[in-house]
This record gives sequence, C-alpha cells and structure tokens, in this order.
Amino acid sequence: MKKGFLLAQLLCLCVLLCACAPRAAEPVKPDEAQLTVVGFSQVGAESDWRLGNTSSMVQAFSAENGYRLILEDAQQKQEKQITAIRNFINQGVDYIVLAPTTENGWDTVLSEARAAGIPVILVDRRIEVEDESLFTCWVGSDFRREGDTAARWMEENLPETLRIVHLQGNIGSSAQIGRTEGLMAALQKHPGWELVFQAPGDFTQAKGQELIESLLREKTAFDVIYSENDNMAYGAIDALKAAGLTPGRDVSILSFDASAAALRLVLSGEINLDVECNPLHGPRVRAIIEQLRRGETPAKYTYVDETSFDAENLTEGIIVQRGY
Ligand code: GYE
Repeated sequence: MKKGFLLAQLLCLCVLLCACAPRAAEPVKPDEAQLTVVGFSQVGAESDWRLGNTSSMVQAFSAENGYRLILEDAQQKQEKQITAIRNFINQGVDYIVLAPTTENGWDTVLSEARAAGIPVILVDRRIEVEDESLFTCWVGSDFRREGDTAARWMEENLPETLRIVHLQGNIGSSAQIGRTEGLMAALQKHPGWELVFQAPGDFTQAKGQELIESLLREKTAFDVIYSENDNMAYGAIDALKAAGLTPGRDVSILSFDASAAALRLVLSGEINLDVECNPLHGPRVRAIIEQLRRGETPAKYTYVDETSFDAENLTEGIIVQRGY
C-alpha cells in the first residue's frame, strides 16, 4: 500500500516536471507554401562527378534557402527524364532544371513545359533543339576545349608514335561529343597516332574495367588510355594492375573530371593528366533562378572556368580544397 502511494506520487512529480521543463528549441520550419519549387531531372548516379553535382544542387536548393527541390534520378535514360519533366509540369513546379542525358530528342517535352509557362534551365550537358527559346539558359563546361587540352598535353609530353585506347562516355552526351572531338581532331594532325580501340564505357568504373580487361585478354598492345571520365579510368587502372602493368608508366592515362580521388592518383603517378570539369553547379543554378525571380535575363550560355592537372602543377593543397 505504502509502495503504491509512493509510486503514484513519483508519477505525479514526473508529469509535473515534464510539463514545466523548457522545451528544446524546435527549428523554425520554413512555410512550405512560401517555398519556390524546383523540379530537377538528374542524369543518374554513374560517377563521382554526378554525385558531387547532385549534392551541390541539394545543398543549394534547401528549404533554408527558400526552395523545395524535387529530385528525379533518370538512371541514364532519356525516357525517364521525359517522364520526370511531364510529372513536374503536372505538379506545377515553379522551375524545371534539366541535366540532359543526350543532346537530341527534347523538342516535344520542352514545348509542353513552355505551354505550361515553366522556365527550363539546363545544367551540365547541352541540347540540340530547333528553337533555342525552348530553354531559358544553360550553365556547364566547354567539353571540346577539355578534349583539346588533353590532346595538347599528349602532343607536348608523349612520343610521336602512339597506340591509343579511347574509352568514351555515353554516346550522344555533350561530354562525350566534345571530348571525342578533341581527340579526333588531334588524330588528324598526327600520322604517328593510331587509334587501336574505341568504345563507350558509359562513364562507369565497371565498364571501364571490363573494356580494358578484354583488350588485355586479346593481347591488344597500347601505350595510352584516353578515358572520358575518372570513373572509367579507375576501372582501367584496376584492370592494368591486375595484369601486372604499372598505370601511368607502362600505359599513360588521361582522364577528365579531376575529382579529389583521381587527383590523388595524379599525385601518385597513376594518372598522367586530369582535365578539370567542375560539377558544383548548385549555387550557379540558384543564382540564375534568383535572377529570373528579379525579372532579369540571365546569359543564354555560361561556361565555367576550368584547368587541368598533371605532376607539374598539382599540390596536396589543391586536393584538400576540392569540393568533389
Ligand atoms: O564528366 C562524367 C559524368 O556530363 C560532365 O558526366 C558530365 C560527365 C562527367 O558521368 O563523369
């Protein structure tokens, strides 16, 4: 009986204490209805570059910044992007941001977005449309210039006789088209350069590894791998090492993106040149949307400033500061 009474008293005390205790400060939730809604159709999650790009967009379009981001991953399939854009239109988003898989095939769906009065901002890769007013503007990299940079490095640093293996990105994407054009133009100028193999590795590590493994199995001889992104280069490096070759020495490796992990391989000598391609577009796209909201007209095309890294100019300090 006494025990029961004590228990009841304790319980009352607890209830009282809980009621009086100051509440932990709850974060002030931004008013959902006030947020600007942005539908972002992303290519996929095929590479470190892409992951860096997605997280840059997610950070830039946070609720704290006044946005609600609807992110759709298209798994590298254009049909999925078209469906995502149609869903954004149905949901009545304020802005559509599109990172297009390939350059062609956008006229119809972008006409639908225009009919619905939703501005479309392109990021990263470009598109080919009959009517350029179907999109508001584009921000991204100069992929042809990136290809030319890699080719120039080969001219200046490698012998005049070269057997080249070319791992391409997804065929029809701007990154593939520009980087391939740079190499093709240089091949025309160098009779001693021979293209011994060329195939798409879809920007993935697994495909890069698979392609180099099969070349080594067939005993194809080559001196250089021109890999259109870092992830395919990682796969190529694994395949070379497994065959007892030293990447960067037995076979020169050129790559694109220059993510922190790849720059470490430049420092250790396994990648000879990495051409920078910056994925941190979130703040750039947000600045464009803010311009539009103020009634201003952003530049139709904005190129990001980029460089390239080899053993000559790369430092630990540069790698530490990389955001991707
Ligand atoms: O180089 C590659 C990614 O379009 C620039 O796509 C982008 C490319 C990037 O998968 O890693």
